[in-house]
Amino acid sequence: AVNLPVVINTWAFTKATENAWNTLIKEDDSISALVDGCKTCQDLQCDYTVGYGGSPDENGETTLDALIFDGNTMDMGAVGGLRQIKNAIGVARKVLENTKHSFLVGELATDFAKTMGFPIESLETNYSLQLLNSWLEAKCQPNFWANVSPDPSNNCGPYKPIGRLYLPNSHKCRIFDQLLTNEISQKCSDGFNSKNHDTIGMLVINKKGHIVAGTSTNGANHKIPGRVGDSPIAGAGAYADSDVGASAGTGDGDIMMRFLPSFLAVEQMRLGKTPEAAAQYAISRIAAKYPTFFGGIIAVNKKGFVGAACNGMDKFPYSIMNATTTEPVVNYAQC
Ligand code: SD4
Repeated sequence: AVNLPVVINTWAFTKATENAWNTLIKEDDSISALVDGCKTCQDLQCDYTVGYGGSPDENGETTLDALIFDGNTMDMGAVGGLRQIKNAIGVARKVLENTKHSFLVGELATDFAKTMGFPIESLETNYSLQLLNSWLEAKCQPNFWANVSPDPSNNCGPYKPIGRLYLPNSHKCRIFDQLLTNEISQKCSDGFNSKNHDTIGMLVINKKGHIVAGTSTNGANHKIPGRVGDSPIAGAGAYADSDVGASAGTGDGDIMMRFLPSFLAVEQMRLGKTPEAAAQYAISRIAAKYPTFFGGIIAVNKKGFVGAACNGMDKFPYSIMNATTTEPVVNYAQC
C-alpha cells in the first residue's frame, strides 16, 4: 500500500502543512509545495524561530538559514546567514533552480538574492530588540555563565570559547545540565527554554513519488554573528532521495550537524528500517554522545509512511496531511 501524496513537517506548524498541501493538490509539484509551506512559516514567524524578527545574534541581527533538497535530481539550493532578506526559502529555490551552485552564505547571498529581485529589508522587530535587550541584561548577572564571572569590560560575555563554556543560544541550560545548580536551573526555566528553537523542516512527496525535503529557520538565539546551524546543511537539516524517502531535523543544530542525522535516517530506511526506527536510530547516535541534547527528526519513506523521534523534551509534535486526512493532523513522538 502507498499513502501518497503526503506533506509532513516539524512541530505543530499546521498552517504551513495546510498551505503546502493545497499547493501540492493543485499543482502536484513537490518543490512549489515545500516552498509555499516553508514560506508560510516565514511570514507567520512560526514560534518566532522561523523568519524575520527572531533569534537575534549577539549584535541583535536576525539572519536566516534555508535549504531545499530535491530527491529526484539530488540537487540542492541553500542559504546560510542570509541578511536583510525575509524569504530565505525563496532564495534557496533560486540557488537550486538558477545556479549550478549548492550553498550561498552571508552578505554575498544577499547580493545574489537582490539580483533575483528579492527586496532588501530590515529583519529587526520590537520583539527581536526585546530579546536582545533581555539577553544583554541577563548575561551580566552573576551565575549566568557557569564557572566564569561576567566580564563587563567585554560586554559581559566570556566570548572566548573555553572548552564548552560558551553558550551560544538559549540552550545554555541544557548544555550545562551537569553543572547546573538548582538556582540556575530555576533561572533557565524562566524564559530560556527550548521554545526558542523551532525550525520548520518539511518533507513532501507528490503523486508521482517526487520527494523533496527542506528547512527554514532563523537559527539560534544570541549566536555569535556568523554562526550557521544544521538547517541549511545537506544531510544535517534535511535530506531526500526519491528512491528511498526523506528526513529533516530540528533542535540544537550545533550538536546535530556533527552527525548528519537526516542523511543517516534516509540511509537507514534504504537498509529497510521503518521511518520511525530510522529516525530513532539517528537520534540515538547523537544521544550516545550528548545524552541531554535537544532535537527531533522526522522521516518519510517513499510509500508515504511517516515517523519521528526526539531527545531532550517530553514529546515532539509534527504535522501531517495525506489522502486520509481532511485537515492537518498533529502527531507526537515520545522522547
Ligand atoms: C539551528 N536547528 O540553527 C536550528 C534551530 C532549530 O528547532 O532547529 N530549532 O540550530
